[in-house]
Amino acid sequence: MQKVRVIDSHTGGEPTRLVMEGFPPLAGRTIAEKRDDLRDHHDRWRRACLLEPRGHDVLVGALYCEPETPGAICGVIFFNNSGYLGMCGHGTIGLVASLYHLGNITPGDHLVDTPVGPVSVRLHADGAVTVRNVLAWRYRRRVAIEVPGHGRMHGDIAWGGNWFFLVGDHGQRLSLDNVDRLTEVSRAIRRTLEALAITGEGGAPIDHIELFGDDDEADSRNFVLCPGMAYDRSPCGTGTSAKLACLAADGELAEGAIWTQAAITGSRFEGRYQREGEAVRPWITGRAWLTADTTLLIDAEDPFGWGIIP
Ligand code: PYC
Repeated sequence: MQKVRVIDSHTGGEPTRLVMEGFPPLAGRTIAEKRDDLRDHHDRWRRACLLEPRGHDVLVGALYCEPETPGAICGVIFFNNSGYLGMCGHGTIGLVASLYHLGNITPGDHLVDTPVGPVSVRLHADGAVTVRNVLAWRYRRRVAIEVPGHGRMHGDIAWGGNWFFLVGDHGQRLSLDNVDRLTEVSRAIRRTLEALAITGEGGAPIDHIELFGDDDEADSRNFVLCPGMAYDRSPCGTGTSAKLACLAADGELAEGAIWTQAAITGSRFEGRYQREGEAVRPWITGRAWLTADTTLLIDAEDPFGWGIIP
């Protein structure tokens, strides 16, 4: 019987499964190298923890690792039902809340290594967490696409720790009772980007689609389709960072001003940015709640022990 110690939490409705122990040791010095080793040689551990029957499509995994930066509290590798993420805002907030639950950290500032660079986190006395994210920037503005069955739309391409296509003129109602339609439209946008070979910088695939609309209690509401085709229940930390980069580039939000981003579920993050050269430094604040502190069991005899592979 293999055992994997996990702490589950949700951040604004989006779940994170933090793996503390049980995965094999990973080769590599940097977190990016360790992520590559996990992906290339031990991917069944991701599948066992994230896929059914133990996990589900919405779940994001976070593997706790030794840090690469002196003074960092840990490194973290994020993954989901379909593969690996660069950064994950809601997951970082979940990581911090979980480490506090375990008694590993106290309120204050801490450094965490991710595959795309170190991020600083502040655990506030009330349990909220602020993430000082990796740099974010807009790569292309108002890219026009013709989405089969859905018409002409325009989107910005921006990096916020993952690559996003941010669309305002999608013509859809951003409401929880419309998520099937929003998922269908976002999938069609993603297929269109792939067909037209529209990518992030350096040919990087754009694996997150973000639709925007109005919200009565926030500056904006979003719907984010994640790489594994589940939608983010939180406002998406990296997606909010990408949005801040676009707002900064358009002169629509002043440096230091608060942007309240609502998710399709109604949960909210607060964001702000500071200019750093051509890019922006995003800060994202949210709150995570613990849901389980448990051990996953993988029985060698279980035919679905390593997940139901789609
Ligand atoms: O919060 O950055 C985020 C995120 C990425 C995918 C799901 N959540």
